[in-house]
This record gives sequence, C-alpha cells and structure tokens, in this order.
Amino acid sequence: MNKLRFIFAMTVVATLSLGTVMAQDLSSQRGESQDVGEMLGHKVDHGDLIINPTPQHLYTLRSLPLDISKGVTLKGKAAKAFATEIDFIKQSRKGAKLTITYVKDGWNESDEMPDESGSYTINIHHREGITIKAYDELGAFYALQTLRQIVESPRTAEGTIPALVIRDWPDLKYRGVVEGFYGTPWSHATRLSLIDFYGRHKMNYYVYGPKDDPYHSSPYWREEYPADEAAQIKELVEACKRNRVHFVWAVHPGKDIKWEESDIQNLKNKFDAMYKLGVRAFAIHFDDIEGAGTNPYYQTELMNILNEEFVAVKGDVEPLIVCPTEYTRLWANPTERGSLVIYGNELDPSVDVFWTGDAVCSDMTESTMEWISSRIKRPALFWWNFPVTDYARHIVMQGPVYGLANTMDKTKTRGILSNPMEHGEASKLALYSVGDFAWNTEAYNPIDSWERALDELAPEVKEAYRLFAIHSCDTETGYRRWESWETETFSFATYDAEVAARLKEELERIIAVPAQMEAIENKALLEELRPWLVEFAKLGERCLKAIECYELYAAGEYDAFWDLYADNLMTEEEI
Ligand code: 14T
Repeated sequence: MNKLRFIFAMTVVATLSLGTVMAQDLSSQRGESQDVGEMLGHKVDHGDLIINPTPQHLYTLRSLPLDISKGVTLKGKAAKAFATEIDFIKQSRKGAKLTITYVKDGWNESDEMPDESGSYTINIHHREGITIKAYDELGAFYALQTLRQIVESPRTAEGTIPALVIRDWPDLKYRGVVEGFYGTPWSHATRLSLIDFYGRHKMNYYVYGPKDDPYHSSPYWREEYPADEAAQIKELVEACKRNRVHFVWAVHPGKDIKWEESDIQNLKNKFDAMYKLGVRAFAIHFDDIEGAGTNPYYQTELMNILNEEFVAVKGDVEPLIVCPTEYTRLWANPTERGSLVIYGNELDPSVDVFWTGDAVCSDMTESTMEWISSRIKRPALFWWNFPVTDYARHIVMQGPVYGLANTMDKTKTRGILSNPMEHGEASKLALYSVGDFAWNTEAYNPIDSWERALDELAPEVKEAYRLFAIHSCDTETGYRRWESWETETFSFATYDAEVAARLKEELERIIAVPAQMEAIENKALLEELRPWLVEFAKLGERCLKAIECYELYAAGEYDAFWDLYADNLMTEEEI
C-alpha cells in the first residue's frame, strides 16, 4: 500500500479509494503472488547521451566530436533510400557525410555484428562523418533510430555529436505489445501515437486483440469490419509498416466456436478480409473461455489447418501465434495428458505459443519459461500482464518495469509482449522499459530505465510526473509492485518532528503536482491522468491535515484539533 495512503487511513478514515471506477469482477483474487518482488537497478549518469533501448555496445571516444551544425549529406544509394525518413536532422550538401552499407550477403565475422536481421554498427568520426554498417534494411532503420536519439540528446545543443562506436542488435525476436485487455479499446489516435513510439524504440510487434472489440471476439468475430473500422485498420497496418512493426491481427473465437467445417471457413474468410486490408500476421486467442472451445486437440488441429491452408497458400503471411486456454501455470494441467503437452506434440513447430507465467500477472522467470518450453517443445512467447489494470481499474500504473529475468535469450523465449492499460498514453512509461529489456536483457536496469522514460515522456515537468509516478505503482490486490519507496513515514507513536517536516514538505509538493502537470506537452497523457492527478492532490491535502491534526492534539490544542479533524473528513462522494 502507498505509504501516504496508509498514514491517512490510520488517522482519519478506514477506507480510501483513488479514482471513481469500482473494481469489477476481474479483480477477484486470481492467485497472483502478493509479494512485491525485488526492484533492482540504480540511476546511471549517461552524460546526456540517452539511447533507448540500451545498445549492446557503446563506446564513446575521446577524439573530436562531429560537427552537424550544417546537417548531413546522404552518400550512396542505401543512405538516399532513407531520405524521407531522416527527418530529425536537416539534409544539405555541406553537411557531414552519412553512409549506409549492407553486409547481409557478404557477411563475415569482421563485421562485428551477428549474422542476423536488425544488427548494425554506427561509427561517428569528426572527419569520416557517420558510417552505418547494417546487416539489412531493418538494421539500417534501427541505426537511424539510434542516430535520431543521439541527435536529439541534450549534448547535441552545440551542434556537435560525440565521436563513438556502437555495435548493436536485438536479443529477442518479439518485442512489443499485445492490446489484449478488457475495457475500452484504444482510440485510433492513441494507437497511431503508440505505433510511432514502438518504432522509435525498436519494438517490433503489435498484436491487435482488444477483448471488447466485438469483431475480434464474440459476437461478430466471423464478420467483416464495417467500412470505417476497416479503413482504420488499414491505416494501422500502414503505420506499422513505416515503423517496421509487425501488425498481428488476433481473433478470439472460443466462446462460441463450432468445431465444424463452417467455422473453419468463417475464420479463413475473416483472415482473407483482414489480408485485403494489408494484414500479414495472425493470432488466435483461446483465453478466458469455457466449454467446447477449450479442447486442445481441436485448437491445435485448427492452427495446423490454417497454417497449411492459409499461411502456406498465401506465401507472404508470417507464422501463426496461439494463446492456449491454459496460458498460466495457475490452472494448466502439468501432466503428460495436459493440454500443453498436447500442444507440444500436435502443433506445427512454426506456431508460437503465448504464456503468462506462474499466474495471470506474474514475473518472467527462468523456471516458468523452462516449465512451459519443455511441454510445448519450443520457447514460449511471454504475454506479460503488466501494466494492464483491467482487474484494478481504480489505479493507473506508473511504476518501474521489473520482474523480468536478465538471463532471458532466444533459446529460452521467443520474446515478450506487454499487455498495457486501456490508458495508452500512460502506458508508454512501462512500454519504454519493456522495449529496453527485450532488446538487451542482460543490461536491463529497472530504475535507470524508469528514470529515462520519465525524462523522455515529460521533460518539461519531469519532477512533477516522477512524484506522481512514484506514488502510483501498486495494485493493492493483484500483481503487487513497489511504491513510494523514497518516502520516509512514521507512526504517531514514533512521531519525529524532523521526519514530519520532510513529509509535510513532500505533501506540499504533491499538492502542487496537478497544476504543474498542466505544462506538459503531451496533452493526451494529461487527459488520461487528470482524474488521478486530482485525487493525488486531495490525498496530499488530507495527509498534510492529518499530520497537522496530530500536532495540534499533541500540543493540547483540542478545539483547533477538532475543527481541523472535522474539516478533513471525506464526504460521501469522496469515499
Ligand atoms: F490471454 C491471456 F494471456 C490473458 O492474459 N488473458 C486475459 C487478458 O485479456 C486480461 O487483460 C488479463 C489481465 O486481467 O488476464 C486475462 O483475463 C482474465 C484472467 C483471469 F484470471 C480474466 C479473468 C480472470 F479471472
């Protein structure tokens, strides 16, 4: 529990709820561990050179920086092909040289990058300019995202960028997002903004599967989208393409699927309709269903049929993804006869399989990944139920991303997709770090990543956003998270004037947060946070008065105490 809320609850009221939406039935205890886990890491001084996700190798050199005050000049065909995408620096004939070469076809070890798509190196030299060597086009795109961040770093203000060498590549294949929550699906504008965000941070998968889209799930999963929604999906596919993000359209047919030819045909028709909108990757989610739809033999047979009769026939469609009904160890049958072993035996090896871990919302650990992989006979794709809040709608999760094993690699997992909050802008804070982890698992440093995310998302109001975020982490009922870890609190039995003074000073700062946040550039984020910001300031005020109450009481000023006490009671609506 938030320490501030605890103090207030102790002194004035028994219950306090932030926000107005009552928790819904998803909030019933689902077996999440109530342990907050270990939040590791520490803030690092990056010398104003911030690159996210964290590159595999970054060497800043002592030699002269490169002058980019006149912009860059693109040399050669490969660089020129990116002319319109290089919009973060002016292009002029007098600019520093920028070259791109590809090594894919003649790759050898001296290229100092793995023989894999997405790898790249960048050299910045005061005379040679910017030299990008990329494994392939994707590697060049990633190199340019890195370059964008170098150019946008505060260091570049004087018109130079540091001499450096970067060698970089992604650790995991899937790095991104599954829009898989219950509640209001994201708006089109939010989705577009998020897709750009994925691209800038090298996240490469967006699985579209909002539970409350009736054309994704029952009742209309068999039917084509109405024209206006179809047009928007087409736009999302195009936005994903620009950002080198794979758009995966997911269907959730299990509530009423009939294991008959007719529904197989219905699925093929729906996939075909989506294919016509540009979709080239598909998933089937069999989560949260009961009855006939849960049969693992039918589920795997369906996947195999679609694999043979749709994916293979089209030729340009990616391997399928499936979410089994037993997607967590909490209710998975562990035996040889369990559905996951059936998946392992029956499902075509090309199909990737989702897994949420030991509980619905839980950590990505070595042991859970081993447990699942040994049964499904392939590394699982981790569906991380963080920062999703559909089971705790009264909160907004702004805390650090932790609970992901630093030892993860391609042999242990296909990757990680985060299921975020219905508040898309407010989810960027977590997604920034999910992308960081998935790109470079070993270097992942939760606190440092969180600090950098705050800086990037709200540079104008960083301290205000940070103060709100540090007290807005825990769910209180579900996937427990560290919260308020910098605040020193006390019980009235151990009242200490100095500690109280520090706490009061923090509470004053909390009260000022909503007004300060008005200056944020990202107004969409502000709108999402506003209800919580309002409550946050009220909480600050009430806590402050609670301490003052105690001080009046301790000083024997009983009349003043009672006046303030009465003034500080919550109204019916506030409770
Ligand atoms: F598919 C899954 F991996 C999954 O997590 N499914 C749902 C998901 O849509 C939802 O956002 C998430 C977080 O609440 O949990 C799953 O939904 C549940 C899980 C429960 F244990 C819904 C009700 C439950 F009781």
